[in-house]
Amino acid sequence: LQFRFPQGFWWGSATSATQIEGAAREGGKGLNIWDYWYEQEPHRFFDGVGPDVTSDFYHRYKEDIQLMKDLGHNSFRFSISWSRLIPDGIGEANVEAVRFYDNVINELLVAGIEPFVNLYHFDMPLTLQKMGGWENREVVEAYVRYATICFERFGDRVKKWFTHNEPIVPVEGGYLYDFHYPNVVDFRRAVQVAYHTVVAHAKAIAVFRRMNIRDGKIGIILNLTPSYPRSQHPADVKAAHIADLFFNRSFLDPAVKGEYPSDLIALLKEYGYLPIFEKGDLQIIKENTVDILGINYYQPRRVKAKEHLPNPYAPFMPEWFFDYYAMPGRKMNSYRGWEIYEKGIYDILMNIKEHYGNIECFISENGMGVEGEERFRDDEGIVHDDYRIEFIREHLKWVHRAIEEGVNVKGYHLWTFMDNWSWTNAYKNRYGLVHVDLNTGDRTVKKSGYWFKSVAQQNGF
Ligand code: BGP
Repeated sequence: LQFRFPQGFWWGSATSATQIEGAAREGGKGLNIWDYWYEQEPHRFFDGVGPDVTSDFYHRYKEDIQLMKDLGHNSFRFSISWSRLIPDGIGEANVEAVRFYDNVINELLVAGIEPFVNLYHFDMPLTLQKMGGWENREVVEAYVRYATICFERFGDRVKKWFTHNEPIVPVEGGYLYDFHYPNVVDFRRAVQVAYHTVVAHAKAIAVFRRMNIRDGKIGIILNLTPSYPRSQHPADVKAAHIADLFFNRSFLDPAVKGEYPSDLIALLKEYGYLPIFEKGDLQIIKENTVDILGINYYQPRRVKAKEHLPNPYAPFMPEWFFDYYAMPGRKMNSYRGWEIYEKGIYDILMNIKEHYGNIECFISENGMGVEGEERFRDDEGIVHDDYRIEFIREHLKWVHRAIEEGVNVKGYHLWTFMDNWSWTNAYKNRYGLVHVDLNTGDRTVKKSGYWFKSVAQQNGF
């Protein structure tokens, strides 16, 4: 083996409840914002496909977990659907949901697959969104109660917990750029949402610590998109720095260091956008930092200094401080329209080592979405996704190098196990190691699935 990984390295994949479970109106589940938005505006969803059925994991979890085992997984991340567990967001736990997640967890453990459980993956219960979602402080308390119920019910078997997946995304999607419900554009509300998400996260960790879950660790999963300046000109460097503050450090610093970057606070203050906060919040954030950090990486952010002053009458946006640019000659995933820059994964990891105390971390998502992947299927239905194998391999080489240079990185989870439903893109971009036939629900392992299995089993390649 040319690239050997440390013993006990976590090999697996990641997913989320709304994207795989289906059964959106079964088993006593309440509606969440995705069920609702689809009902209201189905035209927003690619091919008119909503979250009601998706990959039907709710009914097929047994065969799926068996397949994970066959493909060499020793760990798997999924999320609990808040609106399945607590249909109205605040009331009693739904027994059918408890049974379902119990079954999934037990099935994983029997298969020798460690469950990594995430509490919140973009799926606000509708009743709570109607109260203002993350803008409302009461929702913070409802989340803490939900987290407590999860720790109580499943903490005897689940030892790896995560408070949120990519918490910046609902801020961007729901409050700045119109791709999640409630699709408003309002920087002030965006800041409040981001801030309350952090408070909820820290309070959930406080509960977790008090419960003293044996061998339990708790963390957060962040999409740390490195910001690269166009040049070393100070104006470009500053632009990249501000983008980094808004999109990465707004969550990374409070989660790992227990405090917000002072220059982010200064900037928000200068423009009059500090969130409403309560006395004691900052202390709670300070005292409740994470044990472990999950890192999602897909593509870099390339920025340059603004060429024109922002229109002072236009709504305040992060883009007041930088412009995007497309680096000439960059490598693209032409099937998804995203840049591929493998070294980015190494840069993130080195940054965590150098500036964040080399905290225990793992790659919690990385993967390649491909539009129109059906065309790469052979007569037996196997997708020949050599591009995905190359994508994973090239990223893993950089992860390996980071390990050699002392980064405390414990695993690699691919996005994702089987093709799943993605937010408004539905099944447009396929990411799985396993192909899902949308008519029959049949699962067929792709070429990358067999390759991933050999990597996991040999602990390297
Ligand atoms: C991440 C999310 C996932 C997943 C993935 C792929 O941001 O955590 O939920 O969807 O991106 O992105 P997309 O499906 O939009 O191509």
